[in-house]
Amino acid sequence: MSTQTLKYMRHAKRPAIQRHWSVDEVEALFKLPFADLLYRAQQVHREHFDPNAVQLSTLISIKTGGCSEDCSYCPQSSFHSTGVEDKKMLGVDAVVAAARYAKQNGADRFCMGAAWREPSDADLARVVEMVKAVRAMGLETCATLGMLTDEQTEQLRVAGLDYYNHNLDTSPEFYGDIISTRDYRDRLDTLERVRKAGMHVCSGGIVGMGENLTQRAELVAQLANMEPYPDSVPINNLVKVEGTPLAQAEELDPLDFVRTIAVARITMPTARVRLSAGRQQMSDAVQALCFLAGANSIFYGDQLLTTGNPDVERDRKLLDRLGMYPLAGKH
Ligand code: SAM
Ligand code: DTB
Ligand code: SF4
Repeated sequence: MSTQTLKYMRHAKRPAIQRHWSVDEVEALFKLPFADLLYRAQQVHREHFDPNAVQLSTLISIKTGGCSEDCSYCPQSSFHSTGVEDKKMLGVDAVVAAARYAKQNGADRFCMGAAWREPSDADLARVVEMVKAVRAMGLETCATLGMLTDEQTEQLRVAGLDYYNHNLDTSPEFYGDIISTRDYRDRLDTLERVRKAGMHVCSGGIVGMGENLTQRAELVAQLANMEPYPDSVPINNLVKVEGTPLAQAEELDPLDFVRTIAVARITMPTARVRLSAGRQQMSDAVQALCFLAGANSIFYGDQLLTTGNPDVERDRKLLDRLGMYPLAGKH
């Protein structure tokens, strides 16, 4: 392997092992025989984590629909007719009640999502109240609200927000085919703000949008080469929603999804790699392969933002069958 510049970076819980990855190197990982790829991913995973513990994040949509961005995959964009209505922002009490329920079910992190290009200052003031209240319940907090200014980032930090989610979504090259209302640089700038403010970065992407293998490798290289790479890396399988431009996208080979998880694990050894959207459409066997490939986090709860997720009962059974346990119960 080239560029053996292994160095230890600061990390909240453990040192992140960081090196530079060229796109060719990442693509070569994708092309390994499946068994070799999974073996490497498992080695890396077991070096840094208990392979049987899974981190559980519950999502809530605090502001649904009517978004001014044109993301081709998203049911909440006002550019697409998907039947998702433009709703008012939830109140703090409703969010606190949902967080309490998530905690009772065993979640350790609560992620508040909003269909915004960026929050207004008035919106942000309410999010700040939500963050404070959820954190006071002993849950880790995460928010995904779109682009942030320096001042807004600081307000979230002061409120005690633990993670900010902002996905790169795809490779820089393919990005323009998917979104036209903001550019890649905007995304990187927001992530940089969040990181500088001292919050944990949660950033990943979507596969199965028609990107080619090199573009998929480029997405992973972009994430892995951030200094430091994100603490949390959601890997979403496109949920094809009727009315979005990607509704008829070609189905991704499930083994290629598993490969993406494995490559993320190898290139970002100490990150939480989250098996994210798309689980409802995935067999238990493919999900089990994702855990073998190094996924150690899921979205947990019956809903993602506007689409479904496996219900809590199905997930409990799956984790049980695999001898896996929620992180919250272990630490
Ligand atoms: N509006 C904010 C933003 O875009 O950053 C936050 C919410 S947005 C819905 C969060 C992420 O959800 C997107 O970046 C994308 O990765 C993911 N997402 C949205 N629609 C999806 C879909 N149909 N399938 C898979 N992931 C999706
Ligand atoms: C992420 O990477 N995936 C989540 C969360 N971060 C906000 C969202 C998935 C949304 C799937 C489509 C929907 O339910 O609207
Ligand atoms: Fe809006 Fe986020 Fe959906 Fe894009 S992904 S349309 S920014 S809610």
